[in-house]
Amino acid sequence: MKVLILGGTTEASALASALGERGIPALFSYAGRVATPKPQPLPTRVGGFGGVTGLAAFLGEERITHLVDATHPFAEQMSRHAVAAAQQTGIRCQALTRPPWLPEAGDRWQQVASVEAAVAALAGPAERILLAIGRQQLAAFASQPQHHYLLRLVDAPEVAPPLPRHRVILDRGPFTLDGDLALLQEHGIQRLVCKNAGGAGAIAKLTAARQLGLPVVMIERPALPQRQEAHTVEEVLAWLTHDSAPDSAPRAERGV
Ligand code: 3Y8
Ligand code: NAP
Repeated sequence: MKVLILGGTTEASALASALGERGIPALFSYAGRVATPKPQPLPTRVGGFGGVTGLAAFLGEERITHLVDATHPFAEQMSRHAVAAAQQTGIRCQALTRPPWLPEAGDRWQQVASVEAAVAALAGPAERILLAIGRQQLAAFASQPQHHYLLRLVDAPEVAPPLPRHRVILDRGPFTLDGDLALLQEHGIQRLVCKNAGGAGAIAKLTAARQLGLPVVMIERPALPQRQEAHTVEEVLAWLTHDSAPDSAPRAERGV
C-alpha cells in the first residue's frame, strides 16, 4: 500500500499524522500556494501535477495504491482532477472532507452562491468589512471600493490588492474565539465575508460574529463531482485497512 494525500487542510494534517504514527507508506502534497506550508510527518511534494494527465502519471510513477483528496471544499479543480485521474488509472480514491457550517440561532447570515454574488451583496454605504477569503479572489471586490476592507492573509501580497481602502493582517489558522473577537472589535468590523469552509480551523470568526451580532455574507461551496467521501480520519483508516485485508471481499461474497 502507498497513499497520496492531497493536503492543505486541518483534516489532511490529522490524516498525515495518523499514517505517520502507523508507519503506513504515504506521500503528502501541497499546491505551493503559500511561502512556508506547515511541515508534515510524511515525505512532502509541493506544486501542481500538470492537470489530470500529470496526476495520473504521478500516481503510476510513485506506485500509489490509494488517493485521498483531503483538499479544501473550495479546491474544486483539484477535486475534479483527483476523481478523473482515479477513474483513468483505476486507483482507489476517497475524499476526506468536513460538512458545511449551518446557521445557528443568533446568526445573521446572507448565504450567496459565489464570490461574485458576495460582491453584489456589498452594494450600499461604506462599511468596515472583514474579508476572510484569502488572497486569490480579492480583486473581485474592487467593484465595491466604498468599503474599508480588513484582509486576513497567510503571506504579504506581492502587489497591493486593488482596493483603495484596505488593511492587511498576516495570520494563518487555526484561529481562536478570543483572537477573532479581539480582531473584530479592535477593527470595528461591521460585516464579514467568508467561505463555507466547514471544519474547526476557521469557525472562530463565525462564533465571534454571532456574539457581536454582526452580519455575515457566507459564500456557499461549489458543486463537487460525485465521489466516495469520509468525514473523519478513522473512516479513512478503516477504508485503507479494509482494502488491504488479504481478501477484502465482503464476508457474504466469500460465502462464509
Ligand atoms: C497552502 C497550508 C493545517 C491546515 C490549516 C482549514 C484550516 C487554517 C482557515 C480566515 C479564513 C482561507 C485560506 C484558510 C484556512 C486552515 C488550514 C485554512 C482560510 C493553509 C496552507 C495553504 C493554504 C492556502 C490558502 C489559500 C486561501 C486559504 C487562507 C499550511 C495555511 C481564506 C480559506 O495566499 C494564498 O494564496 C492563500 C491561498 C488557498 C484561499 C485563497 O483563495 O486565498 N488557504 N492555507 C496549501 C497548498 O499549498 O496546498 O501551511 O497549512 C492551510 C489552512 N488554511 O494543516 O492546520 O483546514 O481550512 N486558508 C477559507 O477557508 O476561506 C482563512 O482567515 O478566517
Ligand atoms: P484548486 O483551484 O482546486 O486547484 C488548482 C490547481 O492547483 C490544481 O489543478 C493543481 O494543479 C494545484 N493543486 C491544488 N491543490 C493541490 C495539492 N494539494 N497538491 C498539488 N497540487 C495542487 O486549488 P486551490 O483552491 O487553489 O487550493 C490550493 C491548495 O490550498 C489546496 O491544497 C487546498 O487544500 C488548500 N486550501 C485551499 C483553500 C481555498 O479556499 N481554496 C482553503 C484552504 C486550503 P495541476 O492542475 O497543475 O495539478
